[in-house]
Amino acid sequence: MGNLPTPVTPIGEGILNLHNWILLICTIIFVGVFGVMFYSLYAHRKSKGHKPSQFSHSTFAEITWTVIPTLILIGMAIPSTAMLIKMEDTSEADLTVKITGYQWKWRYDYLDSGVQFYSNLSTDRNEILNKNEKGENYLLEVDNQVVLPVGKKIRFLITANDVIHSWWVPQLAVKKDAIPGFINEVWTKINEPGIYRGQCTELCGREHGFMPVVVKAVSQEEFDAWVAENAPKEEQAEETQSGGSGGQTLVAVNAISTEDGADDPAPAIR
Ligand SMILES: [Cu+2]
Repeated sequence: MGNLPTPVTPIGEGILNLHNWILLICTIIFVGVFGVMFYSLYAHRKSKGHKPSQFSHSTFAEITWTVIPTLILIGMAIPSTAMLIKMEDTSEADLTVKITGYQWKWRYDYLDSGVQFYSNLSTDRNEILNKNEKGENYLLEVDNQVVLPVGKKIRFLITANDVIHSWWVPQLAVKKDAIPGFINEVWTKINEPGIYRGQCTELCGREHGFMPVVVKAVSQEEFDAWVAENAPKEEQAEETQSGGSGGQTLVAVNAISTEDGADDPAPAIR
């Protein structure tokens, strides 16, 4: 509807539906209230000889204008709360991806398979400096995309390593602050394969506008092949276990109950 992005997750569709219904209710109330008001102002104007009534209290009016809005609010609160509860339910996820915000890039750790990488802006500097024509996905393209399988419940653990960032992909209806020392949880289940783009949405410094998110949703088979290609090999995995540079990330996540969980190695890629 309108220029809102088309949602590609059940939660996204639910939110859009809810938005449309509540907007409709608000519009009806707006037109109703202002319609009556302007009609009254015009039709009962003083120049036609109308006299204002002088009553100062009406129990009937008081009850009516309390009960009706209360019912409308309850009617809106029930589906909204149900949706919020659904959004918060990260249980029984098929896979977990830890997302860490950095000034100014994202890091992704696939906790089930050990795949890990940084994702940097890949837009040509000359486009930013207006020396070249700007491309189609200007400032919304990265070197390493977040590859995710469709039809699976994916849990994100979101944190940051320096300042507050926020991970946002409009079509997935996922928008969650990445806060140093905290792990925020959110989930998604993508209906259809495709490329979905988003941005950091918490002002985080000079290059806040230069740390986009690009999600590539693929079939389970393609995802498995991608994992097989990018997962650390046997020896590397062992090294990771014994505390290699990548290992700290996993250890930090395993120990979130006692540590601040934002214990990542310093960003090496830029
Ligand atoms: Cu940021």
